[in-house]
Amino acid sequence: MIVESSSLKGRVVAKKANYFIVQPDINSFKNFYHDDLIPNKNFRFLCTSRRRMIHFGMVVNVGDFVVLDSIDWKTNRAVIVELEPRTSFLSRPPVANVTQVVVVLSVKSPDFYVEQASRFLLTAERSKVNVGLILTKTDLISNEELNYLINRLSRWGYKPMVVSMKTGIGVKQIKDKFFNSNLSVLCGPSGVGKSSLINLMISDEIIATGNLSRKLQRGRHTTRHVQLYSLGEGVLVADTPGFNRPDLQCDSLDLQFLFPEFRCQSEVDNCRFRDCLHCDEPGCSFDKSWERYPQYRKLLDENIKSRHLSLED
Ligand SMILES: Nc1nc2c(ncn2[C@@H]2O[C@H](COP(=O)(O)OP(=O)(O)O)[C@@H](O)[C@H]2O)c(=O)[nH]1
Ligand SMILES: [Mg+2]
Ligand SMILES: [Zn+2]
Repeated sequence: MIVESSSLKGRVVAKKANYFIVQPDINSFKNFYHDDLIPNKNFRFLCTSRRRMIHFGMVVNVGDFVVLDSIDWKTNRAVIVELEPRTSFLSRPPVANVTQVVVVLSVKSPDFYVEQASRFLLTAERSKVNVGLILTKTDLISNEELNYLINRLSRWGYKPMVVSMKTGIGVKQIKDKFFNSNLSVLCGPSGVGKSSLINLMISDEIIATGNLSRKLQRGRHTTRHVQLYSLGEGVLVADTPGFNRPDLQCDSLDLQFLFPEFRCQSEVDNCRFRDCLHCDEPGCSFDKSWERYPQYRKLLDENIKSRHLSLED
């Protein structure tokens, strides 16, 4: 279909059953309105998607950039008629055009579990977009304990940002991190402070006039819907309830690339076999003296086993 340059474009910020909440793109809005008539920035459309798109298997997701038609200005309803190409796609939960995934882990309450931390980071790496790491509740441990953790994680290839909502330490840097990325997705176990972080960043002005809820529902009922919260012009953040069970099923050869420690070695990789999995193959040139290497081997075994099982089915 031909889309005219004067089409109204927007971004899906929430999806509920067959309905989509679309935040209009301010620039394309200008083609429809004189400057003094532009509705406030929290204006949203309630949309359905054109039946023909569904017929062609085009599934609209939160985060998608879309083109609207059949606009009813009285009721703020419209129909999504076109889906723009995606730059990235997160499958669990489904979010399109994500620009960074930020893993949030608390240093205490709930306790920091090394294996769990690693699994969350590896799962985030599957998105193939930038992966960040935030350590929360730093008011609950000593500086020595915190430094030990930071050093350990830096050997995994991460530079964690630290924050305490209680003392306010790190809040400014975290805000900068989110405001500098177009669409950040937060993930991590429940109770680590994800909702608190988002509430802190959403300015009152936006919420007071917006049709998004003022406070996020804290663990009362974990909805499976993803909602994007607007932090400012073109800057969005998503909380991901129900993303508590990291999923690491992938091709055995791809597994290594989820480890930053491995990625930096693979640039100078001289293994004899091109499909070397860096286990016990002759001529493997990889350094195996890093902390998560045994975990890599374990995940590799699990992967190979589950593949055999699915082949036998
Ligand atoms: N001591 C301390 N508690 C915090 C901090 N951040 C959040 N909390 C508390 O941790 C609990 C869980 O926070 P919440 O944002 O609901 O976590 P979520 O499940 O990841 O969304 C709440 O009672 C918060 O008040 C922090 O920096 N320090
Ligand atoms: Mg929460
Ligand atoms: Zn090798």
